[in-house]
Formats: sequence, structure tokens, C-alpha cells
Amino acid sequence: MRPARITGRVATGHRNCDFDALASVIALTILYPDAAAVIPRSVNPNVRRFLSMHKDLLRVADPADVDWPAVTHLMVADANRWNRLDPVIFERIDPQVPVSLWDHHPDIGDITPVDGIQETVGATITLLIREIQAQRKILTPIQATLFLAGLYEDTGNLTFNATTAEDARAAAYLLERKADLDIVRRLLRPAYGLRQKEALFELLAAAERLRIDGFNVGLGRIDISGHLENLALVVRMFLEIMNVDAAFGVFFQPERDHCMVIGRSTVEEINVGAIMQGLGGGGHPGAGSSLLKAVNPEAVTEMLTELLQGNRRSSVNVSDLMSFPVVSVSSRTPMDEVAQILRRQGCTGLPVIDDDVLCGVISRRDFSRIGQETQLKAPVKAFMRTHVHTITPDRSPSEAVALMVKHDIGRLPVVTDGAVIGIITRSDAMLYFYDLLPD
Ligand SMILES: [Mn+2]
Repeated sequence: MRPARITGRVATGHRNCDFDALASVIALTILYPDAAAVIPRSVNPNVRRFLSMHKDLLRVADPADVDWPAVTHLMVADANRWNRLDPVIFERIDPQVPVSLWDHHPDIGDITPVDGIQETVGATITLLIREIQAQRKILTPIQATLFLAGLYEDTGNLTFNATTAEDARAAAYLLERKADLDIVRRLLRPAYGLRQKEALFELLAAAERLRIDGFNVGLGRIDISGHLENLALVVRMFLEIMNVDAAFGVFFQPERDHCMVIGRSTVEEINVGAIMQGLGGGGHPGAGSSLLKAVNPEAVTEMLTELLQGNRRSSVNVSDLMSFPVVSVSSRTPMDEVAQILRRQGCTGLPVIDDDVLCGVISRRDFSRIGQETQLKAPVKAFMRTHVHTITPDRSPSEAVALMVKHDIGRLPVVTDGAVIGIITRSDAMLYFYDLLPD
């Protein structure tokens, strides 16, 4: 016998349902016990495994079990666009029905909610845990485990840049509620099979390496036949194996005339979500995707390259962080005088400039090569390093740091047209990364 059709209040999440979406929908049924949890027909493989194992413990329904015109309140979690939900919903639901929305995506979608919470945190489940704590609801260890899987999946175990302090507090709360880490790890184990391996090898063979604003970007396009799950994981591994800062996979399915674009980025300068929006998709700065229909994959790759090139973040560069005017010495300056200047300026090194030409760098470290007192009277020329690494003012702070780390130096003279116009130190760049710069 078919169960009675669901009416009234319904909670649902996005298609290709992940643990964050599933956890958030279950959390909504804890907050609103009269709501039915409705999971889209398309779920990701890890979630499908979880659902089949926990069938008897979780009450979830299929969109086909719902009498959509008789739904009086729709609660949406982890998506802010109608086209992210199961298509039957938008087709059949009464457009006047009030919608509540809980979502952590930074973009603005086309679902207009009457209430809920939309905030940019690491995972939607964090927003619902806030409510669960406020209402002092009790969680079972199974629920806590599922919620932690959602939280870890969306925040990369709290390491993605979108992770907030509240996400970490939510994780702590779930551990107190007896979330099982063994199970969480097993749930999140990547589903990497033979077909994913083939796709990865093809992608690597087709890979192009682009240089975008000082960052390395991997880009590959391959044809795939039939449905292939977990392409996001393939792109993630593509990024790691190519050892690039960001990676994009363009997957063309000829028989369906679909083109799936998936991107991953590990640097804030390359914002995947913004690039995917340019392709009609969406996502976060670190991860995003877009599904294009009836397009020429060649044109998609070209457009992606253009968007990447246009993504250049010109807001902050070395010229904004450097100090100037530059305190420098000439190559004839005696070492004891250099020591005094260093002490007075409170810095650890100075450029050596003769007639406006940079000829070396002297740092506190170089004083260790002084053997006898008399050498303090010797000119800096004898102790300075003449192989000097410099940077131009239009480079990004990350590039400056990368250069300094690579050559184990604490400062870079900023040079334009052969003249030193400033100096950037490792601490200037690091203060910027920690958002400690006065603006
Ligand atoms: Mn999410």
C-alpha cells in the first residue's frame, strides 16, 4: 500500500543532494516536527549509501510522495534557486505558498523567502544548529553524526576559506552530542572508482597550464559518455596532481549535448564562484560548477579562459603594501654606520643604491660574516649580497610572499623602470593576509 500523500509543511534541499543539504533538511524536521523531509531524486553517491543504510532510522520521502498543490509551507535548505530543487516542485507547487530559506551561499538567488536565515557561513547546517541550540532541541548521536558529516564536507574539515568561527563551534557542539568521527570519516570517503580514474587520466593528458596573474591554473576538457558521478573529486585530484593554484574541468557529454564545468581554487585571487556565475552557474570562492546545455565545448573553454583573465583582482597589489620612501645606503657606507641605520629604523635590512641603481642588499644576517672589529669600518660593498630579488609594484601580495619564501629573504625592493620605488617586507605581506592592515 502506498503511504498517504504528504501535504502541509515540507522541507527540502538541492538536487545532487550532499550531506549538508540532507543534514539541513533533517534539522528542519527537528525544528518543525510537523514538516516532512523530502529529498530530491538525485543525490550524490555517498548520501545514497547513507540513506540506504539508515532507511529505518530517518524518515525521508521522495518528491513523488508529495501532493505538491496541497503543500502549504515550503522550507528550503542549502539552495537559493528554484532550478537547484527537484524540478517537480517548481512545476507543481502553488506559487503563493510561503517559502522559508536557510542557506549559506553568498550569491542572491531567485527564491524570495518570508523567513529563515541567509548568511555566508561554511555550511548551512551551522545556521540550523544555531536554531537547534536556541530552542534547546535534543539531538540523537545519529543526527549529530550526519550533521557533522555535512559540516565537514562543506568546510573541508573546517579548512576551506569560507569556514567561520561559528562553524567550528557547531562542530564542537556536535562532538558533545556524540557525533561519531569513525562514521563521519567513512561517510565522507571519496567515491573514486575506475571511471573516475579514467576521466582523471584523460583530463591530465588534455591539460593545459595557464598563468593567470601570477597563479598557475590547470584547465582540461574531455568528452564523457553517460552519467559520471563525482566529477568534482576528479577535478580536486587534477588540481593536486598538477600542483596548481586552481583547476577547471570541462566535461562534454555529446549524447546529451551537456557541458559540465567544475572548478576548484585554493587561492582567494581566483574566485571560482564568480567565474561560474559568468557561465550561468554558481558556487563559492573555492568551489563551483555550471551546467551548460546545447553549447560548443570549444566555446565554453574559450569563455572560461576569458573569464579567468578578467578575474584579475587589481584591488590590492604590492604598491599598496610597500613602504616608501626607501631608506638606503650607498655601497661605500661603512658597516658600523649601516648597523646604526638599521637600529634607528628598526628594520632588518636595507637596499644598497648607487646613483639610483640598485646594486645589492645588506641585512642584519650579513653581520655574522664580520670576523674582526676592524671590519666594521669596511664598506658595505664587501658584505652585501649582490644577487638581488626584486618585484614590480603591480604584483599581488601572494606573489611577493611566494618569492620571499622561495629565496628565504625578508624583503623585496619594489622596482619599476630600473628604479627602486619602495620596499615590501614579509611582515607587510603577512599582515595583509591576516587582515591586520590599517585601511
Ligand atoms: Mn552546503
